[in-house]
Amino acid sequence: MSTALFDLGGRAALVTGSSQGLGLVIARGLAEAGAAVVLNGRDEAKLARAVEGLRAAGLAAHGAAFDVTDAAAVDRGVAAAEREAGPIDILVNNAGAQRRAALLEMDEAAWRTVLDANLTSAFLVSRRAAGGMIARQGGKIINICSMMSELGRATTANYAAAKGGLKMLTRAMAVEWARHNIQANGLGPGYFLTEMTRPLAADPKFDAWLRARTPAGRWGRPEELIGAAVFLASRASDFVSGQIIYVDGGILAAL
Ligand code: GCO
Repeated sequence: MSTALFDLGGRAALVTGSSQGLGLVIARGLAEAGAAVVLNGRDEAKLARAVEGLRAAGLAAHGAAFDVTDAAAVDRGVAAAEREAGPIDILVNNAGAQRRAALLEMDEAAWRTVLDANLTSAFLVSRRAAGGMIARQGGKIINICSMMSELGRATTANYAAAKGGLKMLTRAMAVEWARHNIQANGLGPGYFLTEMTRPLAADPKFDAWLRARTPAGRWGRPEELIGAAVFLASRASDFVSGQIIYVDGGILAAL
């Protein structure tokens, strides 16, 4: 078996929400596998710093600052990304937000913000990027799902609804776009130390619970997502579609 199956040379990848956190780690991994990556975020200064960091490591990186929840901004943003890096072959819908609250105390803004950031964004960006993929009869879409694509946890009803919806949107994309040789799959992280989970990790009770709930007994290391991301972005997964690969230390296998 040749490692060429996992070579992303000559491909362009857009990763939404990638000026920090898991998105930036995944983008770096795709770039190290040969892709030209386009980072995305709303904060232009933070985005520029992230692009510079990848370029300093000798990687092909560009930036496209746009709001993934605004259809007009997405249209302009994907056009800008394609001007920078060429047609988008690989789209990673990673952008998201978390607004934890008990369901009865959750305000409408917290609901709508989380659904827009995690789910509607994937619809808007995929619909825009799919046009070029269909024209070229090929593409890879990777939707960043979650443990909450399968399980609920108190105070994350909005996030679970969004990530559960993202799992099913992934399958819908897989079904509708397979005839255009587009494979759409999900990548579901367990618990990794990021800005989003920092408040949880800082809580000794949650940290102890998470370590006991995870068969591997620890938090994930962000770079542990790269292998599955490169697989789903590469020719190695050309007959894989509608699947969600969970990188979770065994959480979903355990009662
Ligand atoms: C939470 C966390 C989780 C993680 C991740 C797990 O509040 O439980 O934010 O949602 O971020 O999505 O897969």
